[in-house]
Amino acid sequence: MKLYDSTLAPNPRRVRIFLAEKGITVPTEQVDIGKAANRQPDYLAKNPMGGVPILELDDGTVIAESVAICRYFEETQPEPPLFGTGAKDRALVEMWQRRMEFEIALAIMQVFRNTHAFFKGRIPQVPEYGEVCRKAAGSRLRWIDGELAGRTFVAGERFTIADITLLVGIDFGRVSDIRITPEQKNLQRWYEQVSSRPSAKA
Ligand SMILES: N[C@@H](CCC(=O)N[C@@H](CS)C(=O)NCC(=O)O)C(=O)O
Repeated sequence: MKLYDSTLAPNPRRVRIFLAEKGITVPTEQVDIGKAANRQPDYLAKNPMGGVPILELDDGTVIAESVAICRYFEETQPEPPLFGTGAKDRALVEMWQRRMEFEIALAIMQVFRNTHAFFKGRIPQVPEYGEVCRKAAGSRLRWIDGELAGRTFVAGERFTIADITLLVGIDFGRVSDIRITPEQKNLQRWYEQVSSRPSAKA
């Protein structure tokens, strides 16, 4: 088994944090996305979408998509559960995971993709769209700040993959000057709590 990783990028960090929470170690290979190694034929043969991370199993199966990789490890090592337990809890964790990914982390990543020099010449950039996403990210951080007034973690009283996705999204926002604002006290409290977990160093 091998995890194709990049310490420069947010999605691979989601998997590293997930593995750290589970106490799982996996052989890894760094993919130099700065030099577009993930866009070369040998990598594209494994993942035609070109994204990192990917997990290659011993039988040659390649699993792409951070959440799919995390689900694989949730199944192979259920403890501690990071996708919830029981029908209702699992559905709620899925709901919050998807919201953190599609409503917040993706908005933050789109600001980077559409406005940062890293992607200049790599992908068609639309800076105006990046600014629309910046506004959306700001308003969604206000929204999640309100949600966190009533509970410890994003999906309830237990740390889950939804917290990992939000943490990684917020940390990545710094590159684009997207930050928790001083009045977002619930979000700040949550951020300090999840950032102090040993897994957050991954
Ligand atoms: N939906 C995929 C996204 C994968 C992705 O876009 N990864 C980024 C790093 S966070 C990447 O490979 N960027 C370099 C590139 O697109 O060339 C996932 O969740 O793993």
